Amino acid sequence: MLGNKERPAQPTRYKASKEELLDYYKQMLLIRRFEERAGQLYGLGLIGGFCHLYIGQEAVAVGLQSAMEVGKDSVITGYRDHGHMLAYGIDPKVIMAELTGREAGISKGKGGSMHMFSVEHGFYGGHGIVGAQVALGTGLAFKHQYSEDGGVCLSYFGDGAANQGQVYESFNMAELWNLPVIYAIENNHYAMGTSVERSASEPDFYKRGESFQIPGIQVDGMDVLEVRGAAEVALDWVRSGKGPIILELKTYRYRGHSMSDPAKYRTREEVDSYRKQQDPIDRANAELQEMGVSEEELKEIDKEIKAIMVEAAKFAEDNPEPEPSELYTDVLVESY
Ligand SMILES: Cc1ncc(C[n+]2csc(CCOP(=O)(O)OP(=O)(O)O)c2C)c(N)n1
Ligand SMILES: [Mg+2]
Repeated sequence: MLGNKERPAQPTRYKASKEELLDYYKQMLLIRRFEERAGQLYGLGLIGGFCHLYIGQEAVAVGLQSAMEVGKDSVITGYRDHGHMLAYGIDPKVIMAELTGREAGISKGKGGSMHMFSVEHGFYGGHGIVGAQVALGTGLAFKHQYSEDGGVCLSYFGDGAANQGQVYESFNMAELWNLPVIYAIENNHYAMGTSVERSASEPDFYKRGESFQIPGIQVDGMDVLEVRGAAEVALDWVRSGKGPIILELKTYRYRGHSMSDPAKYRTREEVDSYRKQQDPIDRANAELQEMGVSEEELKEIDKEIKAIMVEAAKFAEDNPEPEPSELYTDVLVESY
């Protein structure tokens, strides 16, 4: 238990202006339409290897990253990474080109869906090893502290990853060294086909830092303004030198674990109950209409975003594959 340690303030739902909410709405819709397009390109055989879609979880990346400073802070995540890159303002064209293994891709077409990087944006991947980003993110936080650059690392991981040993070694060091890191646990209720009920002895993931004195907050990850409100509290805590904090974002993925998963381990009713009653984009859409944004304006935004996706897909398809000589670049053959 946290004992006498100070606790973070209870977050409140972020009071966004119409312009801010409109911006979050556009970003969430951009992620949704990007992922739908990626799903189509996968179906056409244009994307090789694994492809994990973020559909349903958009409010998490947008709510958290809209509160961060690109270039100063850092972000690291697992293989379900397209949404986090888009939420950090990275061009959909170079992400789509990466998915399709093209020369103009953000990792020169050599990383694919799971291994994308942009040091320029402070985006450190894209990691296929479940839980690896927790230890690496803790290292990024150490870098922020050591170089006194004022940055914070946001390290995302899933409910499945939260059962990994290296997560707890990282928690221990982060609290001991007071590192500026937000551990964002995206609890989408499943790790591949295994539900939280079947795998987690403590299913309230926000409590997982208690034996390390790390406070945690549980958040409705299907509501972008709830997420943004929690981001404010977490950033305030970490930036003021109080060390790490855990956010558990309760969310849901609508599609299978990856494109090759028929998702037979859950019922259609369960998926529909999230899709129809809690969808983060529908919720923001309804709220914007209450704020006076017309349905026509919202439809127009969707049209514009769909056009961006058509352009991104065309850019990717028209771009060549990398030269075979690229196989010999970006390979570590000597010590640093
Ligand atoms: C160390 C390791 N063990 C197992 C796997 C296989 N694997 C890939 S994704 C995954 C499930 C992870 O689920 P979760 O952390 O909940 O993330 P989500 O896919 O739901 O975003 C597993 C077991 C892996 N990639 N790495
Ligand atoms: Mg999961």
